[in-house]
Amino acid sequence: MAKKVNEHEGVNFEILFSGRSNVGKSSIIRVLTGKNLKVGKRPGVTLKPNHIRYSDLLITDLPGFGFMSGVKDRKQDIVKDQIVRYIESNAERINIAVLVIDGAAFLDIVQRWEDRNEIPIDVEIFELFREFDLDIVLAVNKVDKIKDSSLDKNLDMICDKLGMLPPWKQWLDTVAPVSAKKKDINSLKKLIRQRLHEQKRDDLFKYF
Ligand SMILES: Nc1nc2c(ncn2[C@@H]2O[C@H](COP(=O)(O)OP(=O)(O)OP(=O)(O)O)[C@@H](O)[C@H]2O)c(=O)[nH]1
Ligand SMILES: [Mg+2]
Repeated sequence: MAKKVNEHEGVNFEILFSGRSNVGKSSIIRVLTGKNLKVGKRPGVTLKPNHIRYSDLLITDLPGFGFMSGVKDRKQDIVKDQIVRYIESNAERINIAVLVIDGAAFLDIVQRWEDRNEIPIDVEIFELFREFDLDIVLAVNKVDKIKDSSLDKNLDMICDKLGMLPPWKQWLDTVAPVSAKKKDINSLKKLIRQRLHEQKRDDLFKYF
């Protein structure tokens, strides 16, 4: 029988990125690391986990859940199962779990799900992160699409939907408004560095 090779042997620190399709996960990781990940206009670009490895650090870009163009409903369920299973089986190793959302579309999407009496997948994944007691960061991407004057209100409502009592500024240790498009991800970098420091891994600062 062929021996199963553990492709992630030696990994001591994992940063996981998860979120709905098309929210900009790959774009953020691209800006964060300078690695040329595939980014797409159509949802469903990343169909299996992408990994970036620096010494014992692993950065994982999970496939997006929810709508994917050209992908059947059943396939979407399979992707969702894959994601849940990935989180379950690697929870011990995941030091930072980043949920990425599209700040400009989140509230409408959540409303649509709630109108159907369903729990939005983002909210479900966020709950799953909590259940596994992961160190969570919420990256609210695409803030370039939100008017400056409504940004605070929008972020308050987003936090509320995810069980974080507004005002959002109470959650600056968790919430990072970013725009991968404008390469403005400093708030996210700051939170990642803060986590690295708390977990005594300042040696990994050089990668961010
Ligand atoms: N306006 C705006 N567009 C963005 C931003 N970040 C990403 N995008 C665009 O959003 C689309 C999706 O980006 P991806 O990085 O491929 O998204 P993803 O979450 O990796 O998508 P999947 O791999 O399908 O799950 C692309 O057209 C990006 O150019 C942002 O901050 N602002
Ligand atoms: Mg992607």
